Amino acid sequence: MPIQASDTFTQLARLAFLVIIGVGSVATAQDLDPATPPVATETLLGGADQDYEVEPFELLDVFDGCVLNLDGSNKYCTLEGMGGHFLNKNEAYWQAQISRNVPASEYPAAVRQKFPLWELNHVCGGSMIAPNWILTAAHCIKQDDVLRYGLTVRLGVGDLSKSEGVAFKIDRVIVHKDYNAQTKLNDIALLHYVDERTDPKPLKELGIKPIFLHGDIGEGPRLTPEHQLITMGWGVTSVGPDGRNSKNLLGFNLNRMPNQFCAQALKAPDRINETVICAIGPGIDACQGDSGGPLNAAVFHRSSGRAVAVQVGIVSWGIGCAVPGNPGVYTRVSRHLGWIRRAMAAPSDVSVLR
Ligand code: 4AZ
Repeated sequence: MPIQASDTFTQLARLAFLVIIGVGSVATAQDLDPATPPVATETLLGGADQDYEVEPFELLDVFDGCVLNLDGSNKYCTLEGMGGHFLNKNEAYWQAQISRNVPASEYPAAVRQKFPLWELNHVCGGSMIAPNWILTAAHCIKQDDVLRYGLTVRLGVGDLSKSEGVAFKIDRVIVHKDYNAQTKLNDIALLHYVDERTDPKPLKELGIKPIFLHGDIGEGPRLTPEHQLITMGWGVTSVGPDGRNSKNLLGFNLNRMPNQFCAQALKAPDRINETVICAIGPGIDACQGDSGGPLNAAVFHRSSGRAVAVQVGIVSWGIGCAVPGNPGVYTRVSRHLGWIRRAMAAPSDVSVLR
C-alpha cells in the first residue's frame, strides 16, 4: 500500500534486507534450488519457527491497541506517515501478479475512462515457489474469474502498466478446503501455470526464480520475533473510493507482532492462531491488491553458512490499512508446507484440497 518515503529507518532496513539476501551482489541463496528443496519433514517445521512464545511478555504492556515497552517506548506501534519504497523487479525475483482476463469491452465506458485495463484486471499478488507453481491467498480466487474469464500470472514485472516480464495462463487452481471466508483462516491457494512460449527462454535468464518457503530448507533456519520482514505488491496506496493501485512494485519493511498482541490489537482472538503471523510497520501496511503476495524474511541457513530469503507469509487481511496499532495478518507458510506439497502432487482434477 505505501508510497515512496525517504524515511531513514525504512531505507536502512531495506538496505539491510537487500544486503543480507545478496541482491545486486554475488549470488547467495540462488544456487540452492527451491524446486528440489533439501529434506524437510513436517516435524522439523515447528522447531524452525520460533514464535511469540519467546517474546519477553513481562516487559511489555498493551495500551490502546499498541504494545509498549514498560519504559514507555514504542514497541509494536504504528506512527504517522506513509512508507514503502520502489523495488526493482530483480529485487523480488519471486514476485507474481495475478490478473483476470476480462476484456476491455466488458467494462462500462465511464469505468474504462477512469482506470486502465491493467488496474481493472489486477487481482492479487503471488509468489513463484517452484517452476509452474504460484502461491497466493484463497480469498483471491473468485469463481467467475476462473471459470468465465480465466486467470493470468505475470512474472518478472515491476511496472504493471508496461508489457514487462512474462505472462502465463493459469490452468489449475487449488484452494484450501478449510479456507474460511469469515475468519480468513487457511487463506492459501496454489495456481499452476502453463508455459506456452514457442521459444522459451529459461526464466532464470529473465531474472525470475522461485523463493524458498520458510521451514522448507534443511536444518530449519529460525524465524525469531526480531526478524525484519518485507512484503511487496501493487496494492492501493490509499484507502477509499480514490484509492488506486501502484503501477510500480512497492516493498515495505515490517516488524513481527507476536500473535498474542495481534489478537488483542485486532480484537479477533478466534481469527489469530498459530497458522497466521502478524506484522506491523510505521504507517506502512499491505492493502487491497497486495493480497496473496509474499511476506519475506532473510534467515540464516546453517549448513551453507549464508543468509537466504524465505517466504514466511501470504498477505491475507487486516482491519483498514496502516491504521495505527493495527497489524496486518498473513497466512503462516511454515504451517502449510504439508498442504503445499500435497497440492503440488495432487491429481490434476483436484481443485479443493484439505
Ligand atoms: C485486502 O483488502 C487487504 N492491512 C489486505 C491486507 C490488509 C488489508 C486489506 C492488511 O485485500
